[in-house]
Amino acid sequence: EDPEKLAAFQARIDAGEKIEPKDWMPEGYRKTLIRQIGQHAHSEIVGQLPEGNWITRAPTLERKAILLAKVQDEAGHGLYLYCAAETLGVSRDELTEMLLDGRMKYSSIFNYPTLTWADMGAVGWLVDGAAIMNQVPLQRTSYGPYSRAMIRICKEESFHQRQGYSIMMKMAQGTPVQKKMAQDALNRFWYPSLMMFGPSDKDSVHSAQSMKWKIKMNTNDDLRQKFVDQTVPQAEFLGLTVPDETLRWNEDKGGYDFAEPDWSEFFDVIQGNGPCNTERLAARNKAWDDGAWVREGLMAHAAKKRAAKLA
Ligand code: FAQ
Repeated sequence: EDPEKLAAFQARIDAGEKIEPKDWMPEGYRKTLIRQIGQHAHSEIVGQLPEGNWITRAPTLERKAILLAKVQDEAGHGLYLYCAAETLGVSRDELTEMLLDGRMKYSSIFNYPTLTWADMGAVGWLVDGAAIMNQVPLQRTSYGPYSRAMIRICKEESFHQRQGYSIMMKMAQGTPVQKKMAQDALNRFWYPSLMMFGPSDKDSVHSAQSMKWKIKMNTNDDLRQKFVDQTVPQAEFLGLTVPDETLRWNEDKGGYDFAEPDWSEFFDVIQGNGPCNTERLAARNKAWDDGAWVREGLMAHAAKKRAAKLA
């Protein structure tokens, strides 16, 4: 690539300008964005499955309506993100195929099962909480369509996080059995939530270049630290215990010291060997196959219209 063009591009990034779809961009920038936005879109879509699992079993009509709306929002987020990715020259069909045959990833977190109603609280509180921590800075990302999608998504995510915390409050203040369920959900979702931020900085292959291009605004470890600092007091308020015996406030750094997740588990999950990877991909493949008749019908209808116009 032309060094002059590259330098001019970097200067635009450094000046805080947004890059738009028709602007010149390095191939690596385009590729990285397609990977990150595509993975993000897939996460929103696959991310409907663990919570969708509980819509029919929500304990009250109100909780059911709220959960249904939340899961529908995730579908909407997926659609904004696929649209943003399409502006980079990849089609939604191509992205979908890459998800379905395992060439593209989605967030590790959605490969864990949701076993009880308290898990709906933990997912909203911790998973959406981690998602917001990562997505608020992405509102300032350098690629215009991604940045604008993030602004809309963040507005909805904060409601999601609160609905999760509201479930946790109810459970934590409920009967001893309910409180135990809440603690168990926190125990199971704590470390997987920490993994959402990606591997530790020393193992993060993309961070340096992505931050130079302002595709990413923070390192994985920085966001993980901020998430822990925000979440520990929330757990204390609930009267629940974070499952980390090493957790300590560190006055010098003004943040908590905490235990790293088991990174071998993380790499196992992203290689397809987590507890629910097979089930999640099978569900997405089934949805795609079951929808084939709709796609065929639409194509046949379009062909008929085209033929009628020509005649
Ligand atoms: N899971 O070099 P890095 C949501 C991969 S929120 C799976 O550090 P990068 C909302 C990474 O792709 C969740 N794979 O990578 C919701 C790379 O592999 P590759 C979605 C992961 O990109 C809530 C390798 O490890 N949010 O869905 C993960 O610079 C509730 C090396 O890593 C986003 O996607 C992981 N956790 O940093 C929905 C946010 N972490 O591609 C429903 C946007 C890393 O070379 C219900 N994405 N990998 O084969 C990002 O900010 C970044 O992509 C990171 C990873 C921070 C996730």
